[in-house]
Amino acid sequence: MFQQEPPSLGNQYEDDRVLRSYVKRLIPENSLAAVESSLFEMGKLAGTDLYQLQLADRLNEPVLTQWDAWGNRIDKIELTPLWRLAERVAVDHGVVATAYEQKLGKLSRVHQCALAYLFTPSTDIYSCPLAMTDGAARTLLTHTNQTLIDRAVPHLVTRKPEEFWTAGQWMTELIGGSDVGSSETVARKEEDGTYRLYGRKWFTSAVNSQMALTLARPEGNPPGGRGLALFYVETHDATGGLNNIVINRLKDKLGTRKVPTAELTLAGTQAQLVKGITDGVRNITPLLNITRLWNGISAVALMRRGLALVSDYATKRVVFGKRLSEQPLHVDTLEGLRAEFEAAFHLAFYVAELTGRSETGEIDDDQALLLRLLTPIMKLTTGKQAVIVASEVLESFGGAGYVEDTGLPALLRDSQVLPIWEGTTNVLALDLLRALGQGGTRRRYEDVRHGMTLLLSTANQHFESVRDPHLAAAARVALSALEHARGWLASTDGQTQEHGDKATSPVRSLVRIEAGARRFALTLGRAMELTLLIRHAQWSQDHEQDGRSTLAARRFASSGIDLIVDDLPFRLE
Ligand code: MFK
Repeated sequence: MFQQEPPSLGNQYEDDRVLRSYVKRLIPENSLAAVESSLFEMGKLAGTDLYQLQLADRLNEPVLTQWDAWGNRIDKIELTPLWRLAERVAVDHGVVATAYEQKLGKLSRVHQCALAYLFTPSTDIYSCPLAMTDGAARTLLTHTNQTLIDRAVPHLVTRKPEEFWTAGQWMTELIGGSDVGSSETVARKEEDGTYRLYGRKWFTSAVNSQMALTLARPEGNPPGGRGLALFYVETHDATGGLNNIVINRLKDKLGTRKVPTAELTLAGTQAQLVKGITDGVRNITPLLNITRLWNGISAVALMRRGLALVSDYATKRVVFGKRLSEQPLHVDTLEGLRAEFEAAFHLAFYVAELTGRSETGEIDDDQALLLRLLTPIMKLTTGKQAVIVASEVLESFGGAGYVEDTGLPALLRDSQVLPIWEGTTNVLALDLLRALGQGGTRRRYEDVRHGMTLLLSTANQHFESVRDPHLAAAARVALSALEHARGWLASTDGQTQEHGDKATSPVRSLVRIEAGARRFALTLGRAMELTLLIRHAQWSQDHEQDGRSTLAARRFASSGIDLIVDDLPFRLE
């Protein structure tokens, strides 16, 4: 009787042409030699022990026990075996620590993201607590509150499992997942100068973490994000009991089912100010930008996992007398997905490069603005791609992709969170407009035009080495999309501001820009992905005599880069 051989995974670093070629280009030979064993090790674990446990652990989920046998409220969450192993592996292999040890200087972020990228697809979104841990460390260091840095950061970035802490990011409230400024949690000042928090956090990473960063409004403060303050909370007191935190329930979610996402009531939770008694939203943004980077790295990691499985399966599955890997339409379908993945990969890791430079202080004002612009662009573009690729991967397995015990449906469910948390596509598209308008961390840029010129000049710089005529043609596609985006923004915005067209009020022009913000942001995202892929493809031809990135770039160039539609009718009812 026929028996189908299942897909299998090899060493996930060794088998990953895209990652290996990228680190070879980016990391100097002697530095790569010093750290490459860490990538081989993580690649091996991801394809063997972690992957096997992931399959075996499929049905397990975190369990919340609210009461003990004698009626005490205990609110304990038990994690699953996969997550317990994942924590150990993450700490041993420095999946957070690598970014802070900075053994590779400004390239340490890239090294860390490569580890996270290999680790993520086999650990069922353990990347979530790691991302928040990383973001909390970066936020505390940014705000130079030495007491809190000394207290928490060594735990967050340690390689010693017994000392390791994870951090939560408690932002979302019932009134606002996106509109964080309307948060209702109140901070009451105690006589000793500390604060107690009272409120309800609606979608949190639970209290398994030892600490959390959260927002609350000191009594008497004004409404909005400026009236909030950023607080540091330790979840347990010295006796091991919860810090006046009640876990109301765990969320029943579409995916990320190993993540113990909880609703919490803060009932007098002791907390310390991180920085000042206002501007909480602004002060928590270092955390947001790190978790958005992790979101993008997770997006490309999940795409890569789907493609690794489906590519292996195509060599094993025979239909109509031939293996799938010999069927033109199947091959064409997978090539399209690989091009999406490879393009997304280069944008996500480019943001890691810029982040690393900003963390070692090797970034100029233009690059800082580029990082501010590309972080939301990258997060929103890769999140959407991850869902599309996961959906197509499932379809490429036929019915097997729809059956739970293959482990495949989790890829789609888990990918679906990526365009939602850490800012939806629309919220990030509006964030991009905000970043373009305000112009950089030091506010020395006059206006939107500088940001758009910067994206175009960055693209042009990357094309300086391009000689291959096919890549040059692809470069024209990217440049034309970027020019179109710049023109659309200027013409939509400029109707009143530049040409004094009294027929269109500034309010109407702003409405039109906001309405088109998603198409605008995705166009920038796809054009920058294409740009970075082209640059790499030329390098790969020159240094590896490998034309595969070039084929991916040509394919990606013809898969809808420019999504802007001029003169689209729009009326706000
Ligand atoms: C797999 C790995 C992924 C890890 C997942 C971790 C799971 C965690 C689950 C969660 O906690 S999800 C919760 C995530 N929530 C969000 O991402 C919120 C989405 N909403 C936004 O991002 C809104 O844009 C925002 C809340 C920031 C808007 O609020 P406001 O009050 O209207 O803020 P405003 O006035 O726009 O910005 C305040 C200041 O911050 C401004 O600076 P100034 O005060 O100097 O004018 C902004 O320029 C600045 N700012 C805002 N976003 C920034 C930023 N600065 C730098 N980077 C940014 N991203």
